[in-house]
Amino acid sequence: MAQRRLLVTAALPYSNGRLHVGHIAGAYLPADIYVRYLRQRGDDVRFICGSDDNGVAITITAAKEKTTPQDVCGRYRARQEADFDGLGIRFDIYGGTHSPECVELHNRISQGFFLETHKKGLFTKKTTKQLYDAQAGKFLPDRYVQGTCPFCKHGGAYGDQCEDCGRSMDPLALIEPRSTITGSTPEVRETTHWYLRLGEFEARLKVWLESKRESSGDEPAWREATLNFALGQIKASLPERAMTRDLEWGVPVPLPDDPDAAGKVLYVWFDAPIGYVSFTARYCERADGDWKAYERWWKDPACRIIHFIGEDNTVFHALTWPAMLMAEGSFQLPSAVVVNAFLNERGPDGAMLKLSKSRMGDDSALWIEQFLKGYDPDPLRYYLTSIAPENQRGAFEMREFLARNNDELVANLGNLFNRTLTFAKKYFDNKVPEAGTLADVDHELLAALPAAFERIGHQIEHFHFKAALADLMQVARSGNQYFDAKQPWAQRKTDLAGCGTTIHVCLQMIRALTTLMAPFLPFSATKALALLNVPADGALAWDPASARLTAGHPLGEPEVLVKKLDIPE
Ligand code: B3M
Ligand code: ZN
Repeated sequence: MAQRRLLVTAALPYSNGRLHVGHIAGAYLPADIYVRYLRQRGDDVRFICGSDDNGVAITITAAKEKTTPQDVCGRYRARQEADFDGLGIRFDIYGGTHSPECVELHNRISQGFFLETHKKGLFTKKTTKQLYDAQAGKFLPDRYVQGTCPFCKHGGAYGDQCEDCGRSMDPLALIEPRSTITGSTPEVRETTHWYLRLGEFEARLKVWLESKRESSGDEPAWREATLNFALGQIKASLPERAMTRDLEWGVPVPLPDDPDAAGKVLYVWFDAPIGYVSFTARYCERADGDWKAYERWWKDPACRIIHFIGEDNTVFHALTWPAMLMAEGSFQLPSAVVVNAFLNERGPDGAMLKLSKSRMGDDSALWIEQFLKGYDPDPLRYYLTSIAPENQRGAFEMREFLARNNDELVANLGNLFNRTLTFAKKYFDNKVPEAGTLADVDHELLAALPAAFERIGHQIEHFHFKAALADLMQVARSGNQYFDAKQPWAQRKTDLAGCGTTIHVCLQMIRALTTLMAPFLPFSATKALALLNVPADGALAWDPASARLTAGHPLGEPEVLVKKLDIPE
C-alpha cells in the first residue's frame, strides 16, 4: 500500500461553551475515526484542530460573564480539550486563534492572506448602512443582532446566518431586528468595510463542486446533500461579503495607512478557517522548528486536505473558504469537505429536541463533561457512530444508548472475546491451540478476514463510518454464529483436536477484530491487545497478515472487554 500524505481538520469549536454529543457526532468523532484508520494504514497524516476564539460570540459571552474574552477562551478551551482527551479524540495540535501560543502566528498568516487578496483587487471597499445599537454605542455585526429569517421565517436568525435553513444573512434583511446586547431595536448608520466579491468565483466553484459528484482515483465523491446545498447557493448567486467588522476583539485589519481600517478586525469567518493553516504552521514550528513547513501540507498537491464539519458550517467550507483560497491563490483547495447533519435528542416520549445550551440543563449527561463522569468513552463512540447523521439528522436517546451497549457491544463483540478467551484458558492452557485440519467452514471464516479489512477500509475511505461499523459488528456476529454451530463445549469431549481448530479460528477472529475496531473503539482495542497478550507496538497495522496469532502464543488473563450498563426502570 503506497503511503499517502493527508491533512485532516475538524471544525474549530467556539471557545465560549461546552461540547455536547451533537458536536462530537457532527465533526470530531468521524474525523478521529478517519485519522486513526489512516494511521493504522500507514499514511502520513496530521490531525489539526483548535479553538475559534475571535468574533462576536466570544465577546458577548465575556460581557455576560463580566470578564474578558481572553478569560472566556482560556477557561472553555481547557474544558473542551479535556472532553476531547476523555473521548480519545487526539489531535496533533489543538491551537487557538487567540491563544497565547498561536495568536502571533495566526494574526501574521491571516493578515498576509488578507493583504494578498487586497493586492489582487478582489475586495471592494464600501461604505454601507449597518445596524447600530445606540444604547451600547456599537455596530451590530453577525450575532449581535437577531430577528426573523426572511427566507424561512425562523424567529431566531442571526445577522450572519439563519441556523434553521442554513442560509447566510444580510443583517439588514432580518425582519424585526433587535440587538442581542441591549434588546433594543437598532438604528441604521454608515460604516466602511472590505467585501470579498464571491460572485467572481461562482464559475470556478461550480466546476470544482461538480467535479466532486464522482469519485476520482481514490478520492471519494462528496455527500450529495453538501453538493446540492452549495450548488443551490451558487445558482441563487453568491453575494459579496464583508470580510471586516467593527470590533476590538480579533485580527486587526492590516491597512495601517487607511484611516477607515482603524478599530476594525477581520471577520471571524475570514480568520477561522485560516486557523487550520496557522495551527499547522504552529505544529510544524513545534515539531521541526520551522513554521514555514506548513507549505508542505497546504501548498503541495501531493498532500490531500480533508475538512470535517457539521451542517451549519457548510456555506463557509464549501463556498466561502474555497473562494478565499482561490482569491489568495497560493494554497490548494480541500479534497473533501465531509459534512454531517445535526443530531437531535429523542426524549422519553419520542419528542425530537434540539441540542442547545438554552434547553439542556447544566447537568445533562449529553454534555461530554457530564457524560464522562458516568461512562466509558467507547460505548459513546459506538453509539454515536451507529446513529451518525451522515445523510440525515439523527437522534440521541439515553435508553437506546444503554440498550445498544448491552445488546450489541456486550452481547456480540464482547461475548465473542469472552467466550473464546475463557475457553482457551480453561481447556488449552491459555495458549493459542494448533489450527489442526481445517474444514470448509473453518477456511471460510479465516478467508473472510482479509476481505473484511478490505471492505471496512473502503467504507472508511469513503466516509461511510456507520456502514463500516455495522460491517465490523457483522463480522463479530458471524464469529458468534460459528462458535454456536461448532459447539466447542461438546467437541471438547469427543474431538479435542477439532475443538482446538474452533478455538484457533475464533482467536484469529478476535485478533483481526481488535485491529478492525481500533478506529472506532480505541480504548477497547488497547484492552483487547492486552487480553491477547500482543505487544501494542505496531500491533494495529491495517493488515490482515500481521493481525494473526501463532499457535502456542500465550494469551493474557481473560477479563471482560465491554462492561454491561445498568438500565434504570
Ligand atoms: N466555530 C462554528 C461552529 O463551531 C465555527 C467553526 C469554525 S471552523 C473554521 O459551529
Ligand atoms: Zn432561515
